[in-house]
Amino acid sequence: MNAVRGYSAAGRRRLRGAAAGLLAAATVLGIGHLVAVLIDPAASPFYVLGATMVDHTPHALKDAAIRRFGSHDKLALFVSMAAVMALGAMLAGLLERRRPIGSALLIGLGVVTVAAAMARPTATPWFAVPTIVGILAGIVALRVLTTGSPTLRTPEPNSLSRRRFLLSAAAVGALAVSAAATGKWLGTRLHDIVADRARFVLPRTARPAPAVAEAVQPPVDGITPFLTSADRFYRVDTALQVPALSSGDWRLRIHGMTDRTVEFDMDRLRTLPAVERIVTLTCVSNEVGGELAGTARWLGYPLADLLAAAGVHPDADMLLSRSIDGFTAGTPVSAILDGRDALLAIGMNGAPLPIVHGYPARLIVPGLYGYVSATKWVVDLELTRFDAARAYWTDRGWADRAPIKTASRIDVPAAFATVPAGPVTVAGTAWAQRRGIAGVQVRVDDEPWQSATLAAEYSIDTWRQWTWQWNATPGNHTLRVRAVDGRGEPQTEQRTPPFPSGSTGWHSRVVTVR
Ligand SMILES: Nc1nc2c(c(=O)[nH]1)N[C@H]1C(S)=C(S)[C@@H](COP(=O)(O)O)O[C@H]1N2
Ligand SMILES: [Mo]
Repeated sequence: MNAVRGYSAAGRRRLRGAAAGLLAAATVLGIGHLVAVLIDPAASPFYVLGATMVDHTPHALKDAAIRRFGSHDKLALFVSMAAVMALGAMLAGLLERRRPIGSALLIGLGVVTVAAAMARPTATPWFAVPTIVGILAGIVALRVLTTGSPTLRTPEPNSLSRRRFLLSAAAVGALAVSAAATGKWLGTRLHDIVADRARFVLPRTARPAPAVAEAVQPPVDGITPFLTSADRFYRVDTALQVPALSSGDWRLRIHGMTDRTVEFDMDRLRTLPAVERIVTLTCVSNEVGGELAGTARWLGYPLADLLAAAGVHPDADMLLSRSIDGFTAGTPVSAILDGRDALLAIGMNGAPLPIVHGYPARLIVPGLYGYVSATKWVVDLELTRFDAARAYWTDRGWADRAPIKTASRIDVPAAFATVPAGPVTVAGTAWAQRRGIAGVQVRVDDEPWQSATLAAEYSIDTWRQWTWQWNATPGNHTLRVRAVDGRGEPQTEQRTPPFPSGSTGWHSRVVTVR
């Protein structure tokens, strides 16, 4: 109390100005969000600005962000965005006191946000509305809080008493918060995907995945489990908000270089025979020894069957798949029609796809990195050509053809572990989807390479676990692993980073033997 009273009159005015700016910004976002929920949650001003920033982050920076923050990279982005906005808002409030400069800044922000909204991949002209309404409400809030009146007339000095300012501030704050909260509540009511997924019944399949033999899984503590549970499955997506697409609203349009345009909804899909396949999915951003790979049981429909319904022109060489959130991937048509298990998947490990893994439908194409094949929340398949179209990541410099490179990883002993001298089990996994793993070798320091024991192969499209018995001698040792693929091609030693077509090099681990 006294601290506030202790401010000079000018200091108090500055404090008020900054508070007015913050409240005006909260009004823009709160009202904007509420209006957006009624139109399309993707048109919410805060979301529009964040999503635009994500899409325009240089790939090197984004790569570093994914490495550093994992799935928290978006939270970090949100926090820094909110900080910048708060500073800008306080400045707008301070500048508004004599002339409507703050209002002008808000209009500028509105113009930028509307432009960004119109550029969103799913934008309609309606996308401008939440921002426009939000900015107008924000200007009224700013005027009321700085001059006591929403009009643009110049205020009398001291026209706004302390009591009136506090009352107006409380009213504006309550309005902004309740608008945002109502928007959030309404959003979950209108887009209740959790309930939709809980009701979703998977079709039966006459073609289940071949049984998983026990021999694919060496009984070693800490080794990669052959099947990855959905909650431990790595996750990569560019969407700031996980898309909310109900199974009833979902449609898949197949068009472009086809004999006809066809559209599937869930009911039409269910008239086709479903198949189940176990496939190891891998991200191009995986570093040597990294964890961006997982194996799941996918239930779905052969993409070749769906494309046959549309009739693919012989000179179409790219399937450009598009997600409801605008993400795109360009997959070679040959990879879909060459007999491999390329699927439109609707189930993962016996349950509907988890929402974060693409509910209600996504693509899975064995042998290709996810960014060129595994579109989640997929709604559109366009037959086109590599010389005519580019996709989300290829537009940002990543390779347009991206077969998965041979990789191997040591799981145990853990990094920098200390183990007792004598017999030690070294174990891990290796993958080379479409080619399979024919051998794995392990080397201790500069000693000769030794052959590891391979676990049973499930298929050439899944990873293959391995073990090696080491007679460990005291000291610090470096363990290295390399694999040979099913064509006899050894994994290259040469270290390359993930950009632009996947990392290469041998994984190594340093362990201490006592
Ligand atoms: N809609 C959408 N689909 C997407 C992506 C994305 O960002 N958006 N990322 C792709 C990438 S880079 C990978 S590696 C896989 C990851 O799938 P997962 O998150 O289910 O593991 O999804 C692919 N499908
Ligand atoms: Mo990826």
